[in-house]
Amino acid sequence: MKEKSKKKALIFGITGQDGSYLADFLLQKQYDVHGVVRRTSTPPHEQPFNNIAHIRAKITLHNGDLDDETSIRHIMRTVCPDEVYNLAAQSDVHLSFSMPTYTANITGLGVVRILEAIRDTQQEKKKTIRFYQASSSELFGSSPPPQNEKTPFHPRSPYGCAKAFAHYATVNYREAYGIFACCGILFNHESPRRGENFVTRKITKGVARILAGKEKILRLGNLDAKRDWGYAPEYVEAMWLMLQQDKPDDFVIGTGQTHAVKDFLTYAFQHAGIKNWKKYVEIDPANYRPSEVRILVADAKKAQRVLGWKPKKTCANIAKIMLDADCLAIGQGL
Ligand code: G4F
Repeated sequence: MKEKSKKKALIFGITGQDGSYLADFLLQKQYDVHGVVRRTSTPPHEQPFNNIAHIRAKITLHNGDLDDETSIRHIMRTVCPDEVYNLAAQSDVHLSFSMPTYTANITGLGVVRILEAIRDTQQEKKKTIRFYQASSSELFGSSPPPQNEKTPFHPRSPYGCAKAFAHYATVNYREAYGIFACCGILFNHESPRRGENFVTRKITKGVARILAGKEKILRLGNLDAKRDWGYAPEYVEAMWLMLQQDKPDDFVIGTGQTHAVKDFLTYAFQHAGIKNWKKYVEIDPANYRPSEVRILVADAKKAQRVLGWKPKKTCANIAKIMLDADCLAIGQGL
């Protein structure tokens, strides 16, 4: 009997936190995993790509850029995947205030470039390509919590505005051209692979450095902002589940629990055996944003009902996992 061929997935943003966890997950499911990496002055074979170093030999990387329609079309046609995941973006909310047009181009328009490439490749190869778009809880901005699929969007940053455009473009391509396209409206999700520009990782790395005597102070911004923090490896399964349904749809993914930045600080410092974190933290106004999202809390009942997806780790669990990983890395001289 002929062996069933492997499913092929193409991941934009494979070197990031979510892309790398998704690649791990899909490899376990026996997918043929392809990823898109951006050109830099260091050639791909010399780049460390830390998050995917452990699976580098098992995946295929392609040079491309969300800014470059030609490379996206070329990769789409060459790989001709069953599933495409767009986890690439200029994803730093604070930075989006100083780079609004770049953010709109990559985070917003980039998605239309992928959708157009999917449309053309589907037609040419007579094959259905399923598409996952990483929408964000930043879409909700100042809409009161808890936020679900029916909550109106009110973005509070150029990043949120670009994500709103990308979200509506994805829904429109589904309605206009029948593309199997899903948006996962993911609330904040963290892990040891989180970039150091995001507050949770900045905190755990900072605490690890303080413990190791390499730093005395951690400089932060608004400690009162509240976020619904989940565990990234659990969230990539939700992305995959969306693309395995009979019908494409959009889903909110989050824990339903919210914590202030100062709660995360408390968890991290407590795990380090330090009761009074105030001695080690300074407020630096440079970390404040021109407009802030005050509170996010997911109502993910639809995902639980339709996808059977449920979060497991708590915010305190996550702070502990991240701090342990940062302490270990510092012990190894990283
Ligand atoms: O960790 P953050 O930078 O994440 P933010 O802005 O919530 O966005 C993240 O989650 C979104 C999902 O909702 C993603 F779409 C997005 O791409 C990104 O992954 O900031 C969290 C909170 C903010 O309120 C910020 O003002 O922490 C506050 N904060 C306080 N001090 C700080 C700092 N944030 C950063 N990055 N650095 C600080 O020093």
